This record gives sequence, C-alpha cells and structure tokens, in this order.
Amino acid sequence: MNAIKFALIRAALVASAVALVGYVAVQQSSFAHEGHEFAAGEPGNPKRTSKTIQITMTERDGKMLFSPNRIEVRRGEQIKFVLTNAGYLTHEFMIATPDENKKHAVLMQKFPDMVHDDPNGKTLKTKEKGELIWRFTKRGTFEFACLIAGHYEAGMLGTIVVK
Ligand SMILES: [Cu+2]
Repeated sequence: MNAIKFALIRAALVASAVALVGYVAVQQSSFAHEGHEFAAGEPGNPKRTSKTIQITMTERDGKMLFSPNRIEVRRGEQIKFVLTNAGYLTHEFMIATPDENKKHAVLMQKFPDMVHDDPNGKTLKTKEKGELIWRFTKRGTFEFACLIAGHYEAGMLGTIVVK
C-alpha cells in the first residue's frame, strides 16, 4: 500500500471515529435532557419580536467569562441572545436556574464530550457565532453558564434577573 493511500484510509477512519463520538455525545445529551422542564421560561418564537442582547464568551487572566455577566429583563420579555465565542476554547451558553446548572456541571464532568444544541443551550467552537431565542416567563434570578468541565468553576457564569 502506498503512503498516500494509507493516509487517506487513516483519515477516513479518524473521521468515522469522530462521527461516532459525536453521535454518542448527542445521544447522551438528549438522554440527559429527556423530559426536561425549563425552569427559566420557555423557548422563544422566532416569528415574534425580541430584544437583542449580545453576549461574548472568552478567557482572560486564567478565568473564563461571559461579557456582560449580568442582565436584567422584564417578565414575559423575549430575548434574542446573539452569542460570540471570542475565546480559544469551545464554550457553551446554557440558561437554567443556578441549581440546575450546578447539577448539570457535575453531569458534564462525567460526560465531558456532551454537546448542546437545545432550546435553552448552545455550544460554540472557537470564533463561532450563534443565536438563542428565549422567553422569560417567570420572575426570579436565573443563570447562564458554560458547563464544560472546569469552565463553570473558572467563573463562566452570569446572572439573569427577571423583574
Ligand atoms: Cu466555557
């Protein structure tokens, strides 16, 4: 077998292994979120108008952070989050209660390859952009967080106050 052929076969094998890992991660993710009730409100309706809030994800001085890391919305308000991962690592944006995020962070220590594309969460690779539309139907204090193993602990969370 010549070297080029070998390299091609190896590349194909790596690609299918990556696809398989991705598939398993998605399965775990939907398993983990099955029957999930959204404590922080409900998925937004893209046909309705929303207020836009820009959120940047990044790493700085040994910390991982969202900017801004505190937002205030009115109850019933629909928000279009425009997310930018300006960092060098993959990050995610997950809206939940602080309690749910803490539990989810523990789960993600066990399944570090979990990838989110849920109504209340998005995973973004470095330099990637994304959008998430959410309607805050309940008053209270909620949280957006990156639950990738170690990130939450490194400070990657923000507060949402719904008035
Ligand atoms: Cu992160």
